[in-house]
Amino acid sequence: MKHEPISSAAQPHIDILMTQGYCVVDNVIPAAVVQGLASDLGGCFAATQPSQGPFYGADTVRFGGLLDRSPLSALFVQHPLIVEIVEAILGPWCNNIQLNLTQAIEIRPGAQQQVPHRDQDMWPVSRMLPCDHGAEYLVNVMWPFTEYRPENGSTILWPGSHRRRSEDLIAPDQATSLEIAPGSALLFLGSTLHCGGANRTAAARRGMIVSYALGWLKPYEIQTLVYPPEKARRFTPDLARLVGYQIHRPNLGNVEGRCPSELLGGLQQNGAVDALAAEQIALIEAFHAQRPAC
Ligand SMILES: O=C(O)CCC(=O)C(=O)O
Ligand SMILES: [Fe+2]
Repeated sequence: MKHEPISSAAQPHIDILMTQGYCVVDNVIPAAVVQGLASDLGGCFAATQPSQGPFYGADTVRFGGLLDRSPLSALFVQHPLIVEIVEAILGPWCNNIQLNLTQAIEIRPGAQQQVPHRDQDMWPVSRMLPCDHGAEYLVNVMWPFTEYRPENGSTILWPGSHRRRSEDLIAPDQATSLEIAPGSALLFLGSTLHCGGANRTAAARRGMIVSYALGWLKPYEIQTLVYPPEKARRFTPDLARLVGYQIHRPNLGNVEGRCPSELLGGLQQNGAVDALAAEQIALIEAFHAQRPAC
């Protein structure tokens, strides 16, 4: 992946994120835009049945596909500073990042604390490698729609837990839970132990998680099914690439051997076309250089 010089706006957030496993980027989008998105999604919150199962938790409501549910969501998903921070962290481990999910979450009054977890554990490889192997797989961005406070279910985080990957659980007194206002964003690593908090107030906590993953992983929410070509055609080319209309070099995620972005254009040609990274091209050249041409 291309490594642009990191901007002075992004670097301090990257440093904090990598040191404590999370960071808050304050006032990064106007609160009125957050309000607009929350109001676009109001009908979906009302129409969606409460979640089932011991992970999602009763008394929560969740739904995805937010790029299709409000045009404002792209402003969050493609926020330049946030994407720069995410690319700095995931870039060393992939050719390109991808959108892993968009999910609106309501934690209703009376909801219990979610089970603490690391989001990257959905990919078994992260647990098969030694705990200190260093790769990051995912970065989460939590965008509050309502004020987040410890008493209304603000996300609970274990500072430094990204360096304690062998510990499935860490004592609750080592956790923190923050006050975050709409317009600010909470970023945390896929390796950071965290969970949704209990809501001990009379009002719902609402927000949205946008997460980004290494481009070669299976995304949590299958983006290209959620946004099939007839929907993705309305996206900008950058957004279409982010949701998966892009080959991950070398040749991963193709359609008929070609880049899936061709499904969004008018004319589709046939015949497989390599999409290789510099590393494979160098290996192929070295191979040919070592043997006589025939
Ligand atoms: O709602 C939250 O604060 C966190 C939710 C979460 O971590 C999850 O569902 O994976
Ligand atoms: Fe989570």
